[in-house]
Amino acid sequence: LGRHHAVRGEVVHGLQRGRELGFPTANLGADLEGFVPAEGVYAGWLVDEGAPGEAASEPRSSVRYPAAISVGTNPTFDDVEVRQVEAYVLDETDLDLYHHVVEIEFVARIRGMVAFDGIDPLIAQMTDDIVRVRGELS
Ligand code: FMN
Repeated sequence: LGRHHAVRGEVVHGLQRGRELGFPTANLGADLEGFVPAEGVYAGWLVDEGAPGEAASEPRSSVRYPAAISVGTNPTFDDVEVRQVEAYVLDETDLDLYHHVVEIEFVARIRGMVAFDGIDPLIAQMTDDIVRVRGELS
């Protein structure tokens, strides 16, 4: 189609578990623009468009970050009912994107969602996902 599929929305507070896992994610609010792709893990980009409501006349520079994206209900845990779109920005642990409008671009599908038996296998898999994401984006 000439460009990557994307969704756009506001970053909201998730369950804050990502930080514990070592991969903090920006969670998109449920009220987003665009079609959410099938559940799974993707390589892509997070484009930070800044806080909403900034005067349109002000020059607004968006920043583009490489990201590992997760779409699903995080089946390893049983506390999420709705499908989440979350993005871990590679190598960033202190990025504060709360309430920013971001576009999530999907470049390549890495795998399907898995319900892991505990957090250690999930962390091991995510570590491997990041390697594959880097490969897809380089
Ligand atoms: N959650 C799963 O239950 N199974 C998965 O296979 C899975 N893969 C993921 C892969 C990547 C690259 C990322 C960034 C997340 C993945 N997740 C998966 C989602 C994590 O469970 C979720 O990011 C974490 O629980 C933090 O959630 P929170 O932002 O609501 O705190």
